This record gives sequence, structure tokens and C-alpha cells, in this order.
Amino acid sequence: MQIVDLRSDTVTWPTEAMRQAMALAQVGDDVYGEDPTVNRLQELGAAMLGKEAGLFVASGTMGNLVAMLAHCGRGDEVILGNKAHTFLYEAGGISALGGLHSCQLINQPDGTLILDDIRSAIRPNESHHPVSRLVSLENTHNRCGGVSLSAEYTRAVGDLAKEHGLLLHLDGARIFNAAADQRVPARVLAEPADSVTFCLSKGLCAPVGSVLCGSKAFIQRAHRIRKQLGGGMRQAGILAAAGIVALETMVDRLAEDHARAQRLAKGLAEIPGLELDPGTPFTNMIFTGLAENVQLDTRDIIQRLAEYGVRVGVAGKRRFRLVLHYWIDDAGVQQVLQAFQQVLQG
Ligand code: TLP
Repeated sequence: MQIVDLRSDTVTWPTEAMRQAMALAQVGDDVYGEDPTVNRLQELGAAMLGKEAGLFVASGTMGNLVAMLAHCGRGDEVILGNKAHTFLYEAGGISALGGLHSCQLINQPDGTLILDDIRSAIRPNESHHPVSRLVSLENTHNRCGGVSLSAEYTRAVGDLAKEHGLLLHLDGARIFNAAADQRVPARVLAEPADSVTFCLSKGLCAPVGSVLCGSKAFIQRAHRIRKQLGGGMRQAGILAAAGIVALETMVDRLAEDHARAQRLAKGLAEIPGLELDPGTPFTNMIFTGLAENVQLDTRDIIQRLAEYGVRVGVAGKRRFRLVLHYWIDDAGVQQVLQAFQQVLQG
């Protein structure tokens, strides 16, 4: 039986072209800056994001952590959303390892932070307060349904930050999904940000890694912090080679995942017992709850779906996340619909 794994786009495998590029990659010692393939990936990533320089890091989590530590000093405050990945799912790293204080504002359903909320959160320059240093946004916004932020909104936050002497970081783990959704190049979405992280190992299918982009001076600081965190990698060109293939061949196809998510959501909406979130899917993620009259609980549903070869993510009590990606084709979509029908009606 074919397994259709919708738990996340992090479960994607590398493509055949990536495996070949990895096997043939030229490598050097990247801690010395001598790995030609890593250098090429960093240059390509930075160019696609419209930034001066890039840094290959082990994960999206490391990219966000390195960025925030490079922008802020101990005790500084980062303003972010209460549903931000960095706040919810990065093990509190910015506080544990960086000594950063966080100020969580309420994320609106469209993934934004209200500009006035940001304005009011900026601390007065007075010794009782931490120093407000950085605002962080997420695009697409995972826990807000995979919704994308517009360039105009990001620009408004960037302007506000600048006006108050703050910096702007963008967790762009899925910025190429956002770009496909907004129909603009990713660099337009990243333009107002001082730094941006994007992931190679989600919808783009590379096995490992993210790229942090920003100014040359910022990336120099980030390089040292990556080293402090133990993230200096040696012949990392083996991994970077897959990342290059990801950027060259996988970006333009992300819209296919969004279209397939639409088709799957349409089918799911017709199955009694499922209550899809309003507006879902915005990009490649579908969020759905279970109707009150469904007797099965979250664990039963997961187990029963698994019997039909379907794996979905848990997104809360009686809530599920289904993420479309390269390895799920139209037959996979049909298999998921049939599985839900069987489990909920059969
Ligand atoms: N998100 C994962 C889980 O950690 C929830 C997922 O399955 O969606 N920023 C955003 C917006 C993310 O969604 C993720 C991963 C990260 C950062 C972290 O990336 P990694 O997993 O590479 O550290």
C-alpha cells in the first residue's frame, strides 16, 4: 500500500536529481569558507532573497536562533507573535541560549501582528525595561493556517521598526510558498527585512538545511554565532548540492501543491464529520477539526487513517493538519479522501 504522509512537508525525500548532485558535489572545509558548493548555495540563496550574503545552517530553527543572536544582545527583547514558530516550537532557544526576552503579541488569523500593537510594545528607553531590538514575522505563517503575508504588510512593519530603531527578521521557512501565493518573487517579500531564513528541507525537498540571508556584516556575525552553537559544518557541500537543485528546480512547482491542497480541501469539505477551518487552505496546508457528533477521538482517527496508509498531523485537540508536498500526487489525494470517508462514514 502506498503511504500518503501529510504530517508535514518536512517529511519530503530528496529527488533523484538531488541524490546525483550530492554524489558528485565538489567539497572543501566550509569552516574555512572553502566549500565551493556551500558558497554557491549561499550566493544563490542570497540572490533569490535580494540580500548581500547567505549562511547555510542546519535547520530553520538554527537559522532563526542565529539571526536573533546576531541581531540582539542578552536581555534585549524580541517582539513576535504568540503563534510564531520561534515562540512555540523552537524549545525556547532564544531565551535559553541567547538570554533574549520575548514579547508575544496576538497573531491575527491572517498571520499578521497589528501595527498599533507593535507600536505599543516598543519599550521606553528607561532602565526598568529591556531594550526592544527586533520584530520577527513569519511568512507563510504555519500556525495561522499557512497563510501568506503581503509585501505591503511586511513593508509597513519594516518601516515601523526602522522608525523606532528596531530591526526586522523574517522566518521565511516557507517563503517560496508565500511567493507563489502572492505571485511575487520571494525577494520582494523579504525586501523590508534585515534578515530572512528560508528552509530547503520542506516543500523544496532537500534533505537538510536552511539559509539565513542578510547584509555582509550581519552574515559575518552570524557565522561566528553558528560556530558558537556548534553548527560549523565541514564538507557540507554534499548537503548544499541538494539545496542548489532545490532552488533551481523545486521553487516554481510549489503552486502545484497549493492547487492540490485546494482540491483535497474541496473533497474533505464534503465529508460529514470534518469541519474545515475558514479559508483553509491558503497555501499547502489544510487545517480541519472534527464535528462534535464524531465519536472517534484524535488518536482513533490517526490510527484508523493509518490503516488506509494515510498519515496526518495533529494540530490540537480534535484538530488535524494536512500538508501537501512534492511526494503527494493526485492518486494520493484520492487515497486520502477515501480514507477519511471510510473512517468517518464507513
Ligand atoms: N515546522 C515544523 C514543525 O516544527 C512544526 C512543521 O512540521 O511545520 N519556521 C517555521 C515557520 C516552521 O514551520 C518550521 C518547522 C521551522 C521554522 C523550523 O524548521 P526546522 O524544522 O528545520 O528546524
